[in-house]
Amino acid sequence: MNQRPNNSLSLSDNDSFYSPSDDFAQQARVSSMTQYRQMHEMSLQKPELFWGAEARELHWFTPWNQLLNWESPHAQWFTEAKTNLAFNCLDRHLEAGLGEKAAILWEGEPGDTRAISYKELHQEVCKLANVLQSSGIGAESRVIIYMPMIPEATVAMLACARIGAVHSVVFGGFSADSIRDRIEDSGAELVITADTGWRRGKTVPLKENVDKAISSNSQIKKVIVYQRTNTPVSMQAGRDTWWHDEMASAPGQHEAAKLDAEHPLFILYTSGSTGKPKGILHTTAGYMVGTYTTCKYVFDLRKDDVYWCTADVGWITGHSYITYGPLLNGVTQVMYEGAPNYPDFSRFWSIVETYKVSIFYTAPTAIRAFIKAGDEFIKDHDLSSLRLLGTVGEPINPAAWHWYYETIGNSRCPIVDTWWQTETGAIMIAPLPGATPIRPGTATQPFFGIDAAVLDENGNPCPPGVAGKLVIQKPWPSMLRTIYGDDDRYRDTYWSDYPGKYTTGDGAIMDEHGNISIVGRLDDVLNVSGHRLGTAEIESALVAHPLVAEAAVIGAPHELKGEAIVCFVTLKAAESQSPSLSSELREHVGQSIGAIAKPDQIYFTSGLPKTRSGKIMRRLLKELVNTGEITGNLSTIEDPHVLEELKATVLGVSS
Ligand code: 7RM
Repeated sequence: MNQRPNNSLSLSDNDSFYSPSDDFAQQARVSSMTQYRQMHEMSLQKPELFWGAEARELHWFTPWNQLLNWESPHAQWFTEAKTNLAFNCLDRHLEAGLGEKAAILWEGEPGDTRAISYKELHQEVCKLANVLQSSGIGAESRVIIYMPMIPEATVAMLACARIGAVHSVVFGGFSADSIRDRIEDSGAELVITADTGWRRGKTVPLKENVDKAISSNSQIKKVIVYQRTNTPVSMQAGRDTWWHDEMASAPGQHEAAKLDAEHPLFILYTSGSTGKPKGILHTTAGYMVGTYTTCKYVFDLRKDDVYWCTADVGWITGHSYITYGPLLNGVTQVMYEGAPNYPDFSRFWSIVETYKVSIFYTAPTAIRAFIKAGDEFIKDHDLSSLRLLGTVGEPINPAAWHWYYETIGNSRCPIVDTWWQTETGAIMIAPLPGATPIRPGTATQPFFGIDAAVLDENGNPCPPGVAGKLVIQKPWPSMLRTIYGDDDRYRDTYWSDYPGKYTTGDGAIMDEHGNISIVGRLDDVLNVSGHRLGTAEIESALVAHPLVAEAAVIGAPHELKGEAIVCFVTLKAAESQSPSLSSELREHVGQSIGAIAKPDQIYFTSGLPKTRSGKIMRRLLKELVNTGEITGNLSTIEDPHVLEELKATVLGVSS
């Protein structure tokens, strides 16, 4: 049955709200706004009732005695409880008789496939947990996981969680330098990687990057290498071992560690407004309950769903909505190794058809790429198994939304636009698909237990329709606990704008129904294809190049990526500028961060606009690139002459 546009709720602007169809609503876990509002209200007034009931669906070795101990800005959830996340993802389902159910339906980029049951996944995780323990990895040891999108990435994460080791997954597209920084910051002792991985028909040199990252670093005691492509790699005797050798002799039984609720679970590095990525620390019980509950309600999971999240496990979306959320819920999920356009843009749709995917969760940047590629890649595929669509990572523009809704969802499937962050651990603002009227580009309503507000500079709520800072006014279970090794930065970054309230760094607008639309980042963080990159991170990579004196990086709107990376560079010696320098700098940034950080445009200039105190005025550069003019306040600029040259450079005319 088609969704009906519900114009009675529409605002003064053009796009109307879409209400869930009666069919969808009737079978949903939450089937009306009245029910949502009652539950939301209850979850804020009586968090013990709401979170207690959700948490009791999971397994606890020892129950909690207090739901929350909050000494702003530090939270402890489920105090005194003992549990285990891997046990809850696996053993709990085996005990319930679901051992034969498929946990992962995996497809490799070359087309090889594997179906892994909960029982088999459990077995692999137990073996690897034993391998790690006999390698001297214990509770709180840090383990770097640098893997392709293969089931072993999930196995590695769960094995760490099972023994209480702290994993730090490094996205497979990141460079050797990025791995080295993360090893050093986390103090990791062991790395789990693969020989190489597949990406667009080529191999990605994972092991080689690991070798480069640890060549001068002795704290890594062991590197476990999974053979994915059988590409020959160098193995250092005494340090490097093969996954298959280790697993062959490991016992398949393992008793899950009974871990404290606040036992550290993982560190995931994310970009902020300085050059150094932040190690976001999540802990066991709160993260478990948060991902379990959000996954269940937002995707309205049913036992026969086939769920597919197209993220990479190297990002928070892969942690929460590939590894933990779906497995906690005992769902069958699809995992795909490669690129969306390999061998062509029909790949995703052939996967949806083959595995009869019912829930599909992807990023707006991917949707825009599919639109550009053309509908001929879709028309031959049967997408009728889909019942729910989702987006994450950036605001979805209305044109992309309508295409997704009509062409992929056949105007039948609700779209959940899910707003959240690495820091929040789980979805914070999203529709509940059986209840919430949705509007293109609007993340809509806060999830249960989430007290979201849009505030002005003085901490007062903005009136409906007026943009302000998006804050979360109460702690929530899956919140970050600190920045690893830098609690001061944790306080400064997230808790210093308004006392006791979490600052998201995003601007937002709330309407009179409480629907929240995200405007974008308010800090120096870019969102390139749904991935976070700090302008300062790219700037520090650029100035590390021997010819570069200074650099300023800004974002500019980009049709496919959301934001493009635009750099202004001054050279130590103007004569060193050569026709190939742009591409050399692009490669250099790619080497020091990863390919996703390669600049789209580099302008060479003899000077940058600065304040008298020497701060680069990025807002002027941004205005120039985005509008072709500079009209902003120029009263604080040190040397207005640089603007003429910049205008000429950007607009391509001589001054
Ligand atoms: C899950 C994730 C977080 C930043 C966040 C926003 C942006 C994410 C949406 C969104 C508009 C959305 N974690 N963002 N989801 N903006 N609508 N549905 O992406 O830590 O990598 O990025 O991404 O700016 O602050 S993240």
